[in-house]
Amino acid sequence: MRWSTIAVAALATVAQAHPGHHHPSGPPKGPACDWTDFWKLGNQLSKDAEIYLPESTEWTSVSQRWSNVGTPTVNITILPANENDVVEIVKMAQRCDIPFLAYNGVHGAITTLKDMTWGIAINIRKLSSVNIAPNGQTVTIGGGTNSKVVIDTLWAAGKQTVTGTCECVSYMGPALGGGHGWLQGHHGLISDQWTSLRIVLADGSVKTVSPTGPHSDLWWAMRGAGHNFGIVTQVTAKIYPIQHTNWAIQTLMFTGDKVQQLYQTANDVFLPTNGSAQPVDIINWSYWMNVPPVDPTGPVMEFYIIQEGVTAVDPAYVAPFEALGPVASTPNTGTYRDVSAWVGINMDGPPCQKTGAANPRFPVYLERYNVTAQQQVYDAFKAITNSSGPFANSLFLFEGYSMQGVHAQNASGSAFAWREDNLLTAPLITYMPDPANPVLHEQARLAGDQLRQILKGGSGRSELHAYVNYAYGDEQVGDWYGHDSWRLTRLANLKNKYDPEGRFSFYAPAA
Ligand SMILES: Cc1cc2nc3c(=O)[nH]c(=O)nc-3n(C[C@H](O)[C@H](O)[C@H](O)COP(=O)(O)OP(=O)(O)OC[C@H]3O[C@@H](n4cnc5c(N)ncnc54)[C@H](O)[C@@H]3O)c2cc1C
Ligand SMILES: *[C@@H]1O[C@H](CO)[C@@H](O)[C@H](O)[C@H]1NC(C)=O
Ligand SMILES: *[C@@H]1O[C@H](CO)[C@@H](O)[C@H](O)[C@H]1NC(C)=O
Ligand SMILES: *[C@@H]1O[C@H](CO)[C@@H](O)[C@H](O)[C@H]1NC(C)=O
Ligand SMILES: *[C@@H]1O[C@H](CO)[C@@H](O)[C@H](O)[C@H]1NC(C)=O
Ligand SMILES: *[C@@H]1O[C@H](CO)[C@@H](O)[C@H](O)[C@H]1NC(C)=O
Ligand SMILES: CC(=O)N[C@H]1CO[C@H](CO)[C@@H](O)[C@@H]1O
Repeated sequence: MRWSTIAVAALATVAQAHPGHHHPSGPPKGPACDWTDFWKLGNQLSKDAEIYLPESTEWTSVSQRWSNVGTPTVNITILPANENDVVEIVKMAQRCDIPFLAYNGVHGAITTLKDMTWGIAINIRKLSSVNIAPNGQTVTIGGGTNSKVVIDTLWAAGKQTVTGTCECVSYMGPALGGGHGWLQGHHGLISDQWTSLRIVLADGSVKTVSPTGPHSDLWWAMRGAGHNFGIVTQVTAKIYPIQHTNWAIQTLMFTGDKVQQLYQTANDVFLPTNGSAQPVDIINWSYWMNVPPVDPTGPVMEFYIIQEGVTAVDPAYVAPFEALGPVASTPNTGTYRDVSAWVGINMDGPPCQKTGAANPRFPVYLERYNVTAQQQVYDAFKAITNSSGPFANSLFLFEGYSMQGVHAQNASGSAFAWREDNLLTAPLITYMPDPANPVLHEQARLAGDQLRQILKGGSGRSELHAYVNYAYGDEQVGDWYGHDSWRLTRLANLKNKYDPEGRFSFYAPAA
């Protein structure tokens, strides 16, 4: 166990001044604790565990987050180095009634996190491991492993599995909410690959959870509402031989006057009206953003067509879009490991940098594009992101993954409720928080919500379908986990059974 030098001195002062039994939202439940409890904890942790306080020079690197609106407040950051360390930390926090939260890739941006007003950050990035089973059928992944580490380790062994697309996000974070990735068209969501997992519950007990066995009820909930029940220390997931090494992309850039033609064509090419699904080897995304040198009058639309198993995207897909007159149409070719960089979400890409910006998203799932609504939302996005306002660097995301593997799974078999939706859309309202201008957060919320309401209106649905991992935080529970009453009842019952005191209720609480 390593105490940072400054922590030794600082801990005594901080912990003495604020004994751990101050719970803001209720009476203390455990015996009184003071800083000596942290010393005792320190002695129980393994030699590679680390503890930091805000005074530590390392504090920023162990506690800084990607998005800076609705962030949790923590007073101490502990890095467990193995599963038993997690157990000891959770038991101590439980006994002393101190709030705690798992910090992983720190890209979680939901504003419910602000309900954590003090406590312990359990930064699990040392629980990083990727072990392929001798039979080559499964991999066991540590709860704090980064997504790119999983991709690269499997790749070196000629294997792959479904992971998130962004290189700087953890493997686990996306998966707990279902988990979208490039390979989902073949195999389903990230969490659809799991065969079992290990979890530390609020009472510090460790459980193995799988489709059969004593905790099979929790298995259903972990795959879609998994932030709610404990700290996952490892999962075992199915892996596959690499099917296609080579991938290609065509990036077409359009000016805003083409919005209706573009999305009419997208519907026609990728989702014909007879209901056939988008081809399994194709992924199409688009981003809207301001690129003043290309068009100073409004956001441009960058349209990506990604195809696997080819060195160039099939002209049959590209030609209808080129016929619309893009300002640029650029091919690129490489391997599976290049795809994230092509869409700007690799380690060097803008979303992987921690700049201090607030990055709330306002997601809405759709079945297909409504061309009228696309025009309306473009006009609104253009107004909101004008260059004289604070939101000029915002991005609108339209993610069209292939869906066959997701549809192939039992729709009621997990807590992920949105298998029938084809498109994941969300404005990402990026801005620099300004302490002198606190209304900025509210302006951003109103702007983001206005945009998603337009898309929801165009869908003809009265209910919002929101991906929990993109959620802003002001949605209803059913907007995250499904509106069917059986889903909400089932989740509430499991929450009551496995986390009755609501210790794991800072990220999109299910009850
Ligand atoms: C640039 C970018 C790209 C993204 N790409 C994708 C994508 O391709 N597919 C996709 O599905 N989503 C994607 N997302 C959304 C992503 O799923 C969420 O942002 C997710 O919360 C990030 O996880 P994290 O570990 O980085 O964040 P964190 O903030 O560290 O974790 C989020 C929450 O998850 C919980 N948690 C994390 N690890 C554990 C654990 N081991 N056990 C228990 N609870 C845990 C905690 O409650 C924590 O507050 C992306 C987000 C960004 C910003
Ligand atoms: C936790 O940190 C916050 C912010 O720095 C501070 O306001 C609060 O007093 C601290 N609480 C405890 C119990 O140390
Ligand atoms: C309907 O879908 C099939 C694929 O399932 C496709 O081959 C066919 O061309 C489509 N027909 C129309 C009219 O879009
Ligand atoms: C520019 O954007 C800001 C923030 O969204 C908004 O308040 C303002 O009305 C916009 N101005 C114009 C001319 O659209
Ligand atoms: C789908 O999942 C539900 C809920 O777990 C289960 O009751 C049902 O039997 C499953 N159906 C199939 C076809 O596997
Ligand atoms: C498309 O969106 C518009 C605007 O919200 C709406 O009036 C129309 O009914 C929608 N069309 C369909 C087919 O849902
Ligand atoms: C831009 C875009 O996302 N186009 C298509 C992507 O795939 C979905 C799902 O098949 C289609 O509905 C979109 O039109």
